[in-house]
Amino acid sequence: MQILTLRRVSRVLLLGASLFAVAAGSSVARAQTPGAVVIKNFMFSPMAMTVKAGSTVTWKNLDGEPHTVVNDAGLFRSAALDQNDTYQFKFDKPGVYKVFCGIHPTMKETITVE
Ligand SMILES: [Cu+2]
Repeated sequence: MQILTLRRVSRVLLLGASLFAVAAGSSVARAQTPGAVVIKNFMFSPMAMTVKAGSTVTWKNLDGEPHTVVNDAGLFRSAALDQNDTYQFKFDKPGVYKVFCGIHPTMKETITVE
C-alpha cells in the first residue's frame, strides 16, 4: 500500500518535472527572433525550429561561400545566396519541412510549422 502510494507520487513528480522542462524549452525558443535562420560555417542555425502557420522564415547567409535553401519536397528552392544575401519563404500549412543546401547537401535543418 505504502509502496504503491510512493510510486504514484514519484510518477506525478516525474510528470511535473518533464512538463517544466517543456515549458522552459519553449520559453528559450521564444526568446530567439522568430523565423530567422542564419547560415554560418556550413550550417543552418538553428538546425530545428518551430513556427506558427503563416510565418515567414528568413535565411541569411553569413558565409563567404554561396549556399542555397532547398525543401526536399520541392516546395521551394532559393537561388545561390552570396554572403549577406537573404531568402524568405512563407509557411502557410502546418507540417514538418526538411531543408538542405543544394550545393552542400549535408547541410540540413528541419522546420516544424504548427
Ligand atoms: Cu551550402
